Amino acid sequence: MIEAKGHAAELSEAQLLALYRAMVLGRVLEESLLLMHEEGKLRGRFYPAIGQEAAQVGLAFALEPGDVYGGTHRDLMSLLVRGLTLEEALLSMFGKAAGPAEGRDGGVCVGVPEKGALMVAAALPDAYPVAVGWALAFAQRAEDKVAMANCGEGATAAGTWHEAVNFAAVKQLPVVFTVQNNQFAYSTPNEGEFRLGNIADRAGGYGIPGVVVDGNDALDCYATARQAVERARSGAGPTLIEAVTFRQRGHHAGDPADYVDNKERESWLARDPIGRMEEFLRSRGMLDDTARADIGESTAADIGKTLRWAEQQPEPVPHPVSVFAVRADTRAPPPIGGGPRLTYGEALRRALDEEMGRDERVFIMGQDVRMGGPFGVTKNLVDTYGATRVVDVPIAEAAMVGAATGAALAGRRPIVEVQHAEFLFAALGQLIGQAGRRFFATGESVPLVVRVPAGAVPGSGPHLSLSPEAMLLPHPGLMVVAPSTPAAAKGLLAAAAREPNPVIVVEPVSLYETEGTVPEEAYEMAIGGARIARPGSDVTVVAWGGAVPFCLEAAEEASGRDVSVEVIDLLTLAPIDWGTVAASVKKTARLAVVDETAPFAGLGAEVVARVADESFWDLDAPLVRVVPPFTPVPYAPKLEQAYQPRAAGVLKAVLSLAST
Ligand SMILES: Cc1ncc(C[n+]2csc(CCOP(=O)(O)OP(=O)(O)O)c2C)c(N)n1
Repeated sequence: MIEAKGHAAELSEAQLLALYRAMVLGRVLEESLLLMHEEGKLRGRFYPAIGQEAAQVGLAFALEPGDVYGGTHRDLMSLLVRGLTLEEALLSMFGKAAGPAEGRDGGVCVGVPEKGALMVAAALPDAYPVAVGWALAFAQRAEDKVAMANCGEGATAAGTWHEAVNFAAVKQLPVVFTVQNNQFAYSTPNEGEFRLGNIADRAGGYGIPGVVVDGNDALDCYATARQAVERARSGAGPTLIEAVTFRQRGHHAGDPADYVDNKERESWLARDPIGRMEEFLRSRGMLDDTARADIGESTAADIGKTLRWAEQQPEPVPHPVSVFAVRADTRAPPPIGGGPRLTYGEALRRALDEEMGRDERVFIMGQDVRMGGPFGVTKNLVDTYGATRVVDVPIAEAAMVGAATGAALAGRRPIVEVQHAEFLFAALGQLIGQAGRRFFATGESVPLVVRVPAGAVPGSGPHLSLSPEAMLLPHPGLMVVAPSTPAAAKGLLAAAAREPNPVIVVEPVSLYETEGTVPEEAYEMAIGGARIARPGSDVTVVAWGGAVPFCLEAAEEASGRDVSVEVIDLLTLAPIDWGTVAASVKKTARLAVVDETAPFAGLGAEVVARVADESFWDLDAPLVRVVPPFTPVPYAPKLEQAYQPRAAGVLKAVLSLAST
């Protein structure tokens, strides 16, 4: 017989019955959804947790209002415990207009942030890094709140899982990591997923406690989670809980799960979590046959009624939507020139200093940022703002960007430094799937800045040469700026720090030591505006970032040969100021795009396509791209120099266009 141990022994009769009701609700709801799926009335994938009710309900039951829960594709029951209503869950399932995401997102990918239930996304382990970021925000604000992050045992093999757990352990954050080991990751059994005896053993690798609980015993799950929550709340750091349980149905609705051995299934069915909870309640005199039947019937009636209601709710009507939150405050126009001469790197540093001085929510996070980062941009800031706001983190780009997303959602204003664009790939899942899609999916604003040194680091050859534009620009919801001067570096980084959206600041390494005048006062430059870096009338050259200086050089050369070149410096790459490009092409009727980052399928190609689409009749000459060869950047100085088009390449293109 089950005994209520530890914290579970403190639960009142009302709480115990609430726990039981939540389990029954979960089971009846999911059985109904499976039936609807069979009848073809439910589109999209649905991942039943039938058999996991004790873990689904017991673990989440340990949280308090104000705590957050980051769940996974199978966690509908836990979300209901956190406060998602049956109505919201079903409107989401049917993708209805009145649903939490108004049909833009739906199915099991649902979150109700104001109730502390984070958005569920596809890439495993879903919300782990984001929940870690909430915990970081709780710790920075010295709030006694806790984040819980849950996933299946299969997801614990993912790199992001390890990054997130290590990050939280190193920082001793108030997180409880839970893993529901339901024996299978889709069709793969435990022995194909990990080699340890238990998932909880992984905790030892991170220096945090790991506990195995009977995942079919709701009270064991609750008691252990409650203890871990209290431990986290007291500042003692994370715990990993493995709830060992069994998924009684397929991986998703429609999966017959015939990869499960019948004997194994039967042995688990004999330990059904609802039956065990009933046994406990009966032994305490809290449940009899009549009460059990009443609860079952009233739950089924509620679900039936709500399902019928939800099915009949209006469908969303297609309409244009923005992927960006609108900034509420107004932006002062930037000052006109003047100021001391500063390097590009120092201008960035001043923007960081000013923004941190202005707004205590702003904090910097990255590898070695206390020391100044590899290019010295964050130098000495720790002396002024302390280690809580200049946060060194382990080498874990996915966890860092995911955690920054979580912290941003929690009301902080993170500015993350990735040491080079080469390392941004590791974080793309978080940047695109967690930060970029968030406003579209849930309407939540993500005020996140990611600073990325980009392009060839001299002498590094193929290995530190990437620019991130082509990997970032196709994804809606991300803003991208590429300042080309020290003044733009300060103004655009300041604007990024005040933006309610994720902004990636692309900082060409070739520009860090370049100098220019930078206004002394704090100011912003508008995100979304291009500038005419040099006016001209014969040929338009479109460039950005590190290409701008050599385009200006080429324009100067060309003017000596009676060719007047207009150089458009895009400054913002997402969203692009197409109006300025089109107006220039209308004037010059000739366009060369200089893309030193991607000779194939890059922004240069996009500019050409757009101008061909929209300004075709303004053109008097073919569209030209000036690009490097389609190889990585070579190492030897002579090869490296020959690789980039530089001023000579641009000049050649411009003169050829002018003579067309
Ligand atoms: C990074 C990633 N790879 C693959 C998938 C596809 N996928 C979705 S669920 C799943 C199995 C997950 O198993 P587990 O983590 O044990 O959770 P469970 O489904 O058993 O609850 C897989 C492979 C994914 N969502 N994310």
